[in-house]
Amino acid sequence: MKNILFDKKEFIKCVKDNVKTLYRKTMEEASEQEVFQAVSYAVKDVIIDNWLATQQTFDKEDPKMVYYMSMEFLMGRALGNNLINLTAYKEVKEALDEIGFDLNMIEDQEPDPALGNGGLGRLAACFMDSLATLGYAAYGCGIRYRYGMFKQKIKDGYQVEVPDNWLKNGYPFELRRPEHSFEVKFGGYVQAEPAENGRTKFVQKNYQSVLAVPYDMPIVGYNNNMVNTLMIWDAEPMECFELDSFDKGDYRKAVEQENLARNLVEVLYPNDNHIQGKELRLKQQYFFVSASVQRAVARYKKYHPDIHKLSEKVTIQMNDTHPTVAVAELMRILLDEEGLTWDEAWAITTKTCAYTNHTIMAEALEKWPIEIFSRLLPRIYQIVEEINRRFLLEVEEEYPGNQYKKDKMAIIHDGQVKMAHLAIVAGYSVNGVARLHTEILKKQELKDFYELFPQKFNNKTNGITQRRFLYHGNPLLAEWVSNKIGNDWITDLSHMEKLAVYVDDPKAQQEFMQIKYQNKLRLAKYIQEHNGIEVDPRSIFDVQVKRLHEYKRQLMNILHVMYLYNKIKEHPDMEFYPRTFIFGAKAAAGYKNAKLTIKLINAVADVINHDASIDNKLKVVFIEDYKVSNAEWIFAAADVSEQISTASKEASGTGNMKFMLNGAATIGTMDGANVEMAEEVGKENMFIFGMSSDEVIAHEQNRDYNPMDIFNQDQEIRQVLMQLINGFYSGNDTELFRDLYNSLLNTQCTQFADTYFCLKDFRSYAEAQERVEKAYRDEKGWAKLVMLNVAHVGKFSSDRTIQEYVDDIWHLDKVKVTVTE
Ligand code: 26V
Repeated sequence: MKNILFDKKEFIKCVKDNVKTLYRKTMEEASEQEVFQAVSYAVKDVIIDNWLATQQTFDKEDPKMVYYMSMEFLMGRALGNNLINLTAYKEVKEALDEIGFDLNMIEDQEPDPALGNGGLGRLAACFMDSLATLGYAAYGCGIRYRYGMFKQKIKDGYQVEVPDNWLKNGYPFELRRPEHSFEVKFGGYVQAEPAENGRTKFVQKNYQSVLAVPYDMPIVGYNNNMVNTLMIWDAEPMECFELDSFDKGDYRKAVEQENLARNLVEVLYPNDNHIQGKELRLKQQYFFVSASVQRAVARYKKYHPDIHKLSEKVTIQMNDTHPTVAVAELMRILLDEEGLTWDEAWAITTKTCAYTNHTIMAEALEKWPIEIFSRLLPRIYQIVEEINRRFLLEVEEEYPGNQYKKDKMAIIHDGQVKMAHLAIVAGYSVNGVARLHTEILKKQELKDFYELFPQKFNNKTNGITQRRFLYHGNPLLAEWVSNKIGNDWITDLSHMEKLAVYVDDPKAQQEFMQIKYQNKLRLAKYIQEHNGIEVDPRSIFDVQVKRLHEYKRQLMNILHVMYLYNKIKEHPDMEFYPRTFIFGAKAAAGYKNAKLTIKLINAVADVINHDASIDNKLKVVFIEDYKVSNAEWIFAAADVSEQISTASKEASGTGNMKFMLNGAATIGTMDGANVEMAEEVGKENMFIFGMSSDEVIAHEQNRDYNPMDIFNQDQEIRQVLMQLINGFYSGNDTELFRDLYNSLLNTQCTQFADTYFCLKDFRSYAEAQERVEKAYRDEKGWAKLVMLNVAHVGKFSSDRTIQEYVDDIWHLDKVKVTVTE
């Protein structure tokens, strides 16, 4: 089959044909959305051939595969990325130009598939890209939510959540695969029955079930013909005849089953800070996990007779604890359907499942009330109970008579099922996502487990895909890099090192900063169009974009902006390099302080942006609806990257790496992957400030921090804090921001005041910001600094991360796909 993407004429013909058959229109009549659909179907045509070839190669070569199970895949738009990875972006752009269509405009028609909240979901998406590019067989397993991450509107400075109906025009890159559907059962009770072999069989009775129907999305590898699959599951009601067989005429149950199917995949939980113990969420988890494990086992059995050797061909990676029911589901299948003994089933499961931890925030550690868990998943609960019983015997053996240990480590304790404990006990690998994070897990949060199973623990520092976040998002810089050092960086980011020879070259410096300026113009235009705010592209673009969380300290950032504003007002003649503070963040809908922080940022923006007396020295912009597609532009335009979490709280961070890749300088704490960035580029090429994680942890343990001392001693900080409650930014409403004020100072409101040490780190932060300004004034020095950052970003490619997962955990075989004409 000929590759139409490389033949402009044929490609255009294909697009025109698609417009005709899909819409009965000519190109002139078609809407932009319709052209997007037509172009996407033309691209999909090409992908399908590679997809088939990949499947055939899998069948022939029988490689070991990873099933990456994740509640979230924050994919972002597919069209541009697919064209990049098919190495056809330029050709298609030119072809469309010839018939008067702008590829950027067409790309802009695609909804962002936003089936994720933030870091964890985006990491899964980067991993899928790297797996395909490196030639490893992988299935992503997730949920096809009807509504993804909400769209954010800002009204009167407040966040308003708008449903994200991403499927409303149909999504051209998905493929429904009803032939791979599976039944998933909920509720009812378990009946023990004698089995033929003399053992006992456990049968679930009087359950409700739904049909899990997979939609496959292609994951295109870069320039290697490989196309992996992201399978996301939709829920459909079981056919009614199923009901008839044992519940004849039970109308109520039929309706209930239909509702179950409808509700299950309706919406992504837009929370990533704390668990609410919502039953529907557990249903979602079991739903996609059960379907995925069933499909994995079915595929394995199709080619292999011996289920005992499952782990030689299949490995399951659990992205956080959300899919941890996978271990019990696999046990259930092996015990109840394959008829294995407990020991046989356990031996297989504990060689097949592995777990990644993404947070140490206690609020986000999943625990399920036994009542919900056992009612919803009666057989799974029995199995978890047995895993727990046997595990506690093991603990008893290791620590005889130590009840305290048993209580602490139990999987089921205090009326709750602890998913992290289950994942660690049943998994063969437990990894953190940056070195510091993994060390904290070993030394503090998971210390007991580390002592019992040291061999399971390992670190896999996160990474990002340079193909989306440089090649696609920043075409000007990508081309410049390729001109300087060739194309190899696209699949091996360590080649960026070669840029080091240019960091002192005045011409290269100038080119580099000129590209940054062009990207700032592009973002300034976006801000003008979307926010109606004019920003000066010559000002320093200082950016913090990420989910809104107290630990990420957007509040400290905006307090510092307030502090700067006071200074400028007081000393109008002081030296000050113009700055544009750019924020983008979604807050979980029920997270009060987070939402109030958004309001504060907008209120401060309102006052500052309208104060003519400060001569445009300061601007504050809140970018509405931060998402993968506008993120690509934001990273490209940033001068300064704010990575200012309270040390020890940010497991890794991945935005930090995207900024670094795009030539922004980091102002940050020694937290998460910042530590490793500093190691790569040198602390002197970042703006590091604040307490270390050890200091933070010591204060938490000693409970010896009192922000009131700072309030009393530091007049400038006091002034800023008083402006939260004297109506300065709230049209004289002294109550509007009182909760934020209280969170910083009032011990009665939270466990202890200023939980995230905003005031403690404030002076150090302000001083680091002064260093940023001083450095930026030195044009050559700045160019060198940011170029050095790009030159040392190599480690932070998700290609490196995935290779480490393969080498240390998964042990996959490399696959080479050839497409025959
Ligand atoms: C937790 C919860 C808790 C229950 C409610 C729903 C929900 C949804 C998601 C999460 C996970 C949040 C954890 C997360 O996103 N962690 C981030 O993972 C990134 C990738 O490893 C890492 O770079 C960030 O530092 C970490 O915060």
